[in-house]
Amino acid sequence: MPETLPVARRCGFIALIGAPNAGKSTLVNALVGAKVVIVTHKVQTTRALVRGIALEGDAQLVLIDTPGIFPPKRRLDRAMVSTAWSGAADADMVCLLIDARRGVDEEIEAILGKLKQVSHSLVLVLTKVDVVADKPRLLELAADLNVRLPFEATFMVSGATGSGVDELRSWLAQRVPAGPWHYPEDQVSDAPLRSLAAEITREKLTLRLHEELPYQSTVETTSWQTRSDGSVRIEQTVFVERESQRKIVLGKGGEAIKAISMAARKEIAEAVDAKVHLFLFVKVREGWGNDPERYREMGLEFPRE
Ligand SMILES: Nc1nc2c(ncn2[C@@H]2O[C@H](COP(=O)(O)OP(=O)(O)OP(=O)(O)O)[C@@H](O)[C@H]2O)c(=O)[nH]1
Ligand SMILES: [Mg+2]
Repeated sequence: MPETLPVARRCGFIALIGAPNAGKSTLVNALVGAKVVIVTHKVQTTRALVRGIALEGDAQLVLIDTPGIFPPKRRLDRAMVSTAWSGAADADMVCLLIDARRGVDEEIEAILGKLKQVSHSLVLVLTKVDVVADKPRLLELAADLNVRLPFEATFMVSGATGSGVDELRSWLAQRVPAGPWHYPEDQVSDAPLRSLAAEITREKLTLRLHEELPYQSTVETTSWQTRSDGSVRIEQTVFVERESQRKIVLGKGGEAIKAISMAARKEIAEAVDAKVHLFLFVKVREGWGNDPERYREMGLEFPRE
């Protein structure tokens, strides 16, 4: 008899999909128990797939955060939406997140219609329940959606307060298939630190300039050096489309970029657990949204059309 029996480990890939702003990234962070993906109040914050990793007993849950699904217009939109669907197709289970305040509208109808064609283990997650006072409406919404699609279970959660999150995590842990873990047990995300750092800066940029500077900017980490004193020197480039946008990012007397840089540096330092020197450069790159190189940096397929 062997002295120790092999541990019955389980591991599975679970995609979180839904309309933009449904609360996918917030829920990934809540399930993981650490901030692994960025969150803003703006739609289309997430652009590429990021995997957050949670442990629950013998189970490793690989939670795939995806961009919101909506009718795409621009090339970048198309790349984001198609990557979201590919994230769903590759997963063992798919959680469909619906903002409980919003309910089902045309955009959600379209997602439901397409989900019907993807054969999958489906879970319904109504989000932001902390801001829904009308509880009977939640039950009605859940019942209505369960008539349309064969969900294996329905959860009502708040990524903000944590309500319902533990229940969802334990349920998922029981459902993922038996098998070895895909990642080391202390790993919480598959994103390299340099892309997490770029995302953090993009989050701060969006939070600060959301009104003046919608959408057409991207951030890349261009240099990362660990110094002999253990501190990290990071250079990043913010790409914008026009000179007028560059001025907005810089702000009067460099005020905006300074504030963005300070907020980003603080959070990046926490993420890398070291002192960070952050240098931000703002470049005008007209049509970066049509430049394959930018998509490669974002981890997105470049749509040819
Ligand atoms: N009150 C409340 N707000 C929430 C909750 N979850 C997310 N939010 C807020 O909703 C907004 C969008 O959250 P995200 O997690 O970025 O949503 P997302 O689905 O990842 O959005 P995209 O990446 O743009 O598709 C943010 O302002 C969040 O703070 C929740 O449970 N309760
Ligand atoms: Mg997101």
